[in-house]
Amino acid sequence: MAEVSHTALTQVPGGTYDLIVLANRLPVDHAVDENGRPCRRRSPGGLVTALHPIMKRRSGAWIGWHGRPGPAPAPFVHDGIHLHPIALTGDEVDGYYEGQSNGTIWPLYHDAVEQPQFHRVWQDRYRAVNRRFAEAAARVAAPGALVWVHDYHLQLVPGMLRELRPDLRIGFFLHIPFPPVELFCQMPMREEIMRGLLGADLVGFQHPQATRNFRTLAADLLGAKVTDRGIWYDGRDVAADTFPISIDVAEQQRLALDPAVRARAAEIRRELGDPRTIVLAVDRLDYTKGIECRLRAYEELLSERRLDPAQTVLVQVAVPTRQQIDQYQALRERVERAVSRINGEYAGIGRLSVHYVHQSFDRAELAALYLAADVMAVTPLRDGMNLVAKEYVATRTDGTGALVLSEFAGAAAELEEAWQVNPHDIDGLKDGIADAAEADVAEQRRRMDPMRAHLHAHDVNRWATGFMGRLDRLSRRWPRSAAA
Ligand code: ADQ
Repeated sequence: MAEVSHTALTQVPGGTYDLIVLANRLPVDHAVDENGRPCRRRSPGGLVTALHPIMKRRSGAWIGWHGRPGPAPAPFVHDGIHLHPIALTGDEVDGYYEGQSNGTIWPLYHDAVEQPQFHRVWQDRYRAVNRRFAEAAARVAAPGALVWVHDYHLQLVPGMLRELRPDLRIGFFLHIPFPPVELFCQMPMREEIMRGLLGADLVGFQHPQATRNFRTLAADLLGAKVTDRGIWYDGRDVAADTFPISIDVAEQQRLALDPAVRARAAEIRRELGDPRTIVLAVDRLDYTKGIECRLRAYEELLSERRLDPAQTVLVQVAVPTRQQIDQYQALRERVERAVSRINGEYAGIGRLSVHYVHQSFDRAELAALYLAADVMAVTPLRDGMNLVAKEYVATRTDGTGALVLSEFAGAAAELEEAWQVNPHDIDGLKDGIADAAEADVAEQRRRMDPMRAHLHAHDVNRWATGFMGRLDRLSRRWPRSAAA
C-alpha cells in the first residue's frame, strides 16, 4: 500500500466534527519508509477501506488507540481523516485489551470454545478505558453529530456517551457474534454491558441470530419492551438490526485480473509442485478459526487415500495474532505439532503435505493464493462473518474454485451455495472437503455464480452506507440544547 503523508494538527477543532468513528485501533499502522524512517501507513483492513471515502467527504474524526502503551501522540491528520489517539498504560493494555476484551468477551461471545476468564481488575480497566473513549468523543463532537462505535472492546461507550452528550446520534456495530442468553449471563458485567449497548440509537449485528439474541436479552435481563418496531428502554427507542459486513468487491476483482497477480498464482502452483489439488486456508491463528479440526480432517483424508498424498497440498496461512495471551501460545504449539506430524507421515523429499506459513501477506500475494487454490477451506468453530470466504469468491472471476464453509461463520447465511459443513463433525468436514476437491468445473460454476452475484450486490460500501443511512434517518429524540 502506498505510504500517505500525515501532518500534525496545530489546532484541533474541538466540538466541530459531524461524523466520528470510535474503534479500538486507529486506522494507521506504524511502519518504516524507504529511507528507514518511522512513518504511519493506512491499515489494510476492510473497515478502513469502507469508511475512508465517507470520512474524507464529511471531514470526520476517528478516535482509537495508536497501538503502543504509553502517552498518546497529539491528534493529527492522515490521508484526509482527523485522527485522535487514545493513550493506554501498560496495565490497561493488559486489563482492557488482552484481559477483558480478549480473555473474557472474545471467548464468551464465540461459544466459549476456550474458557473465558473473569477478573474484577480487568473489568475496572475496561470501564476506565471505555470512559476515556466516550469522553474523547464528547469533547470533539459537533451538536447532533453522528457517532459510530465499533466492536466488543467498546460496548460501554454508547451508554456513557449518551449521558455526556444526549444530543448525539449514536450507532454501535458488533463485528463478532452476540451469544445466546445462557452464555451471555455468565458475564459478571452483564447488565452493565446491555445498558451500555442500549445507549445507542441503532445497534447492528452481523447475523440475524445475533440480533435475536440481543433482543431476547434486553427483555429478559433489563425488562425492556421489545416490539417489531424496536426496543423500548429507559424512555427511548433503540433499533437493533442485521447488517452483514462485506468486502471491497471491485478492488478484489481488480487484483484478480491484474496480470502480475495471475502470473504469481501460476508461479505458486509451480512452486508447490503442480499438484492436482491445492487446498488453502487463511486465518488469524485464533482458536475460533477451527484450524485443529481442519488439520485432523485433512490428515484422515490423506490416511484413507480419499485425497492422494502425492497429488494434494494444504497451504495453511496462519497470521500471528494476540501472541502475548497464553491460550494463543498454546494453540500455536498444538497446530505446529499437528503440521509436523502430518508432514512426517505423508510428505516426500522436496514435497510437503502441509505448507504452514505463520506470516502476514500483502493483498496481492493473498489474491494470488486465492487464484491458485482449487479448494478454499473456511471452517471456523464460530465467526462473526469471515471476510476470507468473501474474498475468495470475489477473486474467482471465472467462476471456478470450491468454497468449503462452516455453517457457524456469519458468511454462511449469505454464501448458501458453498459446501457447508459443521466443523465439529470431522466426518462431515471430510466429506465436504473431499466433495469440493472432486467437483467438476460445471458444478463449481453452478455454486460460484450465485455467490458472486450476491457479493456484487452487497459490497462493503453498501454495508457502510446502509448502516449510516439508517442512523442518519433515525429521528433525533433529544433536544440539541442538551448538548455539552
Ligand atoms: P477477523 O477475525 O480478523 O475479523 P476475517 O473476517 O476473516 O476475520 O478478516 C481477516 C482479514 O485479514 C481478511 O481481510 C484477510 O484477507 C486478512 N488476512 C488474513 N490473512 C492474512 C495474511 N496472512 N496477511 C494479511 N492479511 C490477512 C473480525 C471478525 C470476523 C469479521 C471481521 C469483520 O472475527 O468475523 O468478518 O471482523 O467484521
